[in-house]
Amino acid sequence: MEKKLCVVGLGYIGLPTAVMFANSGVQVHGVDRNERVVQLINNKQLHIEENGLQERLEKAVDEGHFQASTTPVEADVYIIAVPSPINPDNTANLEFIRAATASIVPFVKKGALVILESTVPPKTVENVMLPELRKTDLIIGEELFVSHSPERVIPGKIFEELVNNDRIVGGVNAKSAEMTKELYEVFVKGTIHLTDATTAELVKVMENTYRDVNIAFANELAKIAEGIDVDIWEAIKFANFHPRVNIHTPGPGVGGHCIAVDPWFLVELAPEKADIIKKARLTNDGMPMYTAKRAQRLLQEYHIENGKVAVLGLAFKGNVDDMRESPSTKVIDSLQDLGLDVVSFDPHIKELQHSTQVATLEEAIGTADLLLLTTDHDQFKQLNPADLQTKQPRPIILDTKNALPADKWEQAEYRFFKLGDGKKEGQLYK
Ligand code: SAJ
Repeated sequence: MEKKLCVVGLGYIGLPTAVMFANSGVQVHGVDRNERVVQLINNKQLHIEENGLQERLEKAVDEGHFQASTTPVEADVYIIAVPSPINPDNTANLEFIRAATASIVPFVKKGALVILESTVPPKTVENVMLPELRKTDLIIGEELFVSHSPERVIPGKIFEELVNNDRIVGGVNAKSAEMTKELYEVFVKGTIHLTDATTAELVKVMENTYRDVNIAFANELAKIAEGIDVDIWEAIKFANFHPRVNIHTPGPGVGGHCIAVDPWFLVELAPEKADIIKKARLTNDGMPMYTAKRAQRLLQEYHIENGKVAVLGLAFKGNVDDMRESPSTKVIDSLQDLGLDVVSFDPHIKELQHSTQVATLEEAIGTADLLLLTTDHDQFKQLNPADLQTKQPRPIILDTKNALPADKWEQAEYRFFKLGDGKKEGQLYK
């Protein structure tokens, strides 16, 4: 393709997307305001972890299809993939979107296409981007084309999903949507569905909100199950054998920069209507303290005073290195609020980024009375409990993700519990 593409924001979405276009033969210029990130990328080094990204970046740079800098350049197409977080009061912070749009204005020329990939509250293209883009003096929809093409990929499987997932593309007019479709068709094998920008914005936020509400339902069921001596994981498995039931899984909370954030966009948009959505968000936000209290109760049941908890996993989910909005850090805060001593370990978070973090699993486990698994990394699933050196002769373990084989840990003399089980002291898993 002859077109030149400029991708603004080289994070978890922008970088893989830029590299994917470059690997498909498009000339790509990446922009990030962080100089260190730009330098690393130009040296073919990564600042984030994603399966397949390293070799794809090397190919993109070596073939001369991709380079990065801290400022935008003139291009035919711009993709904006910057964060859209929430403020402490749960309102949307669209300053990065506005600033990224403003940054390209001096470079945008007649006929260009500007695509927003970041997840945003409905009407952001209209109310935040278009006012900036009108400063180009180009007529929107005739001389300058604008669309929303929200990413839908899941960290850990980004490259697979970039290619195979369907895409929803919403244009400010039909031509903008068509032009966007034509661009992504370079590598997307899924169907690209066209609509208007506001519908695309709402659809993306709805998808993540659906998941949040479903997880909140699972968390509520887990609490109910604990009171009636039922293993919720088994109950959900059975319920999901029904052809029209798909209950998600409970856990210590919902993390990441999407599912824990996006539902608030709908609450802000319609506070008096978004009832279930808000309740679900609050239910999931309550899970770290619920988890910490369960750990505290277990220590009390075994008469362990001033117990120390080893939190296993700091990333917001298994097999990723991303700590953004991680439930684990909130579980740690809650444990500390309850007066418990905490160490933590994560094989994917290489640099020490948390005050409780230690560098090795041995260090974390060797000093703890209770092991609290918060992230289902493969490294934890594969542990052999018989090999671990522990402080207590029969340590307690609380698995919040149903990630570990209970029988194996019980055979190794662990007191094994799961979030959402109704298990009592001395009882073994069936
Ligand atoms: N979680 C549960 N129970 C579940 C599923 C997830 O407790 O049944 C927790 C995870 O442990 C994690 C959080 O929810 O803390 C979010 O993880 P996730 O794997 O559900 O989602 P993300 O944030 O990695 O990616 C989501 C995806 N959205 C949907 O599946 C609808 C992805 O497709 C989006 O592209 C991404 O958000 C995004 O960027 O918006």
